Amino acid sequence: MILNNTIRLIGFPMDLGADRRGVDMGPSALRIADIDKHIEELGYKVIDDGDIAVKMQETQEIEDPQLKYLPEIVTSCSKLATSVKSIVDEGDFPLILGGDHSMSIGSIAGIAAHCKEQNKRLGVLWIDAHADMNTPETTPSGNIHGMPLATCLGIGDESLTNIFEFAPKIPSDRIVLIGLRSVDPGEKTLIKEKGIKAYSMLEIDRQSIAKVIEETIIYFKAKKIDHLHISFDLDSVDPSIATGVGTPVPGGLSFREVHLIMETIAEQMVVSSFEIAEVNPILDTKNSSAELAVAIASSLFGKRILEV
Ligand SMILES: [Mn+2]
Repeated sequence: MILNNTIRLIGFPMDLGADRRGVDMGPSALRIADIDKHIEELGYKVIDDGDIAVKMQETQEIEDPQLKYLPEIVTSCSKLATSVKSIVDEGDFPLILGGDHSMSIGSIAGIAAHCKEQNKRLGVLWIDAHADMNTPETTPSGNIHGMPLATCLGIGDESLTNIFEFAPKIPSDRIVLIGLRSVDPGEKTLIKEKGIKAYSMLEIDRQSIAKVIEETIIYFKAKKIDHLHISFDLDSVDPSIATGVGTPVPGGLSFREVHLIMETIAEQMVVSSFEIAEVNPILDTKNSSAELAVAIASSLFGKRILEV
């Protein structure tokens, strides 16, 4: 179930963390797909807080090729962190609309700061084709959207890891990754070193998604998580059904698999915050990927096949 009845939308029109233009329009695409109405229909009150101001790429320079557009990403992620923290502090549920996945550096900073103050145990379910655990040293591209999870673990450039002046934002044993199929060598090393629970598509194929999500829930419950944040990268879904994503990789989650993840979590856990990353309308067909993302979110918010 969802922790609160008041859902606050907040857009993060950011593409500086990605090497492809278009994900900055993700928040618009999700709004055009009527994300607010679909969630309202499930019985929630939805308030749209608008977008965080992000400077456009044409006005920015690349100063460090290993950390492209770092200064503006730090500035806008810090703004997002402050907004998200105030939403959770006020007892509402943040639904953050991206934007490239560098958004999580800000969103998770805000949520972690709230949890720190309230003595809550934060857990993060990261659903993604990629591990997003590169560092300035290991990144093959210099794109910061490949670094947010490492950043949350306190690894990387201090200006990113130290938003709200504490790090790490989350310990490595309270993270579960699902959907992996494109992992860089440095990320593999870090996953192993930190002992992070990670399910690749191979594991999902072998064990079934039902088993994987059941194990994930048991894991989070054993860790006594009392704030579950879900970071959902739309590229976790197979590009045959989600063409409009930042970095498509074949062999992803099927339509039913991704719904089953959301439906099962909604039934068995309390979710306290949710974000959708990497919706790219430029690569999409008639906004179908944003519509898919809204349908997936609706499953998390309690939409059921047989319930009236
Ligand atoms: Mn990602």
